[in-house]
Amino acid sequence: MLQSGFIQIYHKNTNAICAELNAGLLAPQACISPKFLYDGLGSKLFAAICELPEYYPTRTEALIFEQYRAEIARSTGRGSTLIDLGAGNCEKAASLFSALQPVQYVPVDISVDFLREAVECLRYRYPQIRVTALGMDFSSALELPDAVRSDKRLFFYPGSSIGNFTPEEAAAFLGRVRDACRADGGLLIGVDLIKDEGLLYEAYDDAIGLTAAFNLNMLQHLNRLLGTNFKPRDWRHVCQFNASESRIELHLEALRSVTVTWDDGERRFSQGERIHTENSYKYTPEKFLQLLERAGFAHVNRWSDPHGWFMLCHARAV
Ligand code: AVJ
Repeated sequence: MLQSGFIQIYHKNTNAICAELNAGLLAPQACISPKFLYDGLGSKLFAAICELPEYYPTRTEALIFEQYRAEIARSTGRGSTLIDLGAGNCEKAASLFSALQPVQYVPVDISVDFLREAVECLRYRYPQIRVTALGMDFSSALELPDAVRSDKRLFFYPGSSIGNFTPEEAAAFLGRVRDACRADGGLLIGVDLIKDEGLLYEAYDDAIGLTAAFNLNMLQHLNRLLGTNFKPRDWRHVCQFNASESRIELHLEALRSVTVTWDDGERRFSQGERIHTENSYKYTPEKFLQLLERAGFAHVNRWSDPHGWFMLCHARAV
């Protein structure tokens, strides 16, 4: 019998992370991956965003789970090895424990300290479930340690985190998930759908400024990771809908001309210049189902809310 445990895997060492950040900051159009939004504070801010009235994805997805719990459980089956990609505070998965009755729960997150804390609470609340937590970046490779059971793997990727990838990257990522499923595995995934632009702006530029804080906090995270001297006061949060790419974009825009320096680099940003920090793609159901098929999944069951704002899919690896 496997013991519960916490395993920290460094897919990228500090040098590789610095090289990635360095390249992003020096690119003509500066660009930093949204995974760097999630340090300890960033994960807390994101959990708070999920409680905002404007941020429809979390509550809409929760509504779908509530309404179709029995059907979803019939589709996924019980007794799975539940692998939660980007688990955060683990609350979404925990709310499904009684319906899905996983044999092993494997929360995976890049925000290691936040995950460690969440998992401690979880062990206390669900002492009967074997929890194997993985602190790792799963965006570029999905190598799971032997401590993760290989039968009945059910990958859980809720909240439309898939929207952070371009459709090309998403297809490749889903292909890697498909490979990690083995023969009898599957994927339970949440996808945000195309909707009225006004609702998107409200959700990604909320009235009390949580999303702005979440975005600006990335600068403090970069200061720690790379030794940059960003001052969040010099920047503002910008959210814009890119209709041709069907995605919400988050940027940080320089309020004045600033020169940012770090160990082995320097970059001058003129007033109004931006750092692209996140894409959040919105799909039509058809487009997304095509992606799943391209990745090698089949037998897709799907559920949606009455407005058609969000979709949950269970797809089988075949
Ligand atoms: C975690 C990627 C699903 O795109 O809606 C929320 C992140 N960014 N508000 C999203 C996010 C700004 C979120 N995902």
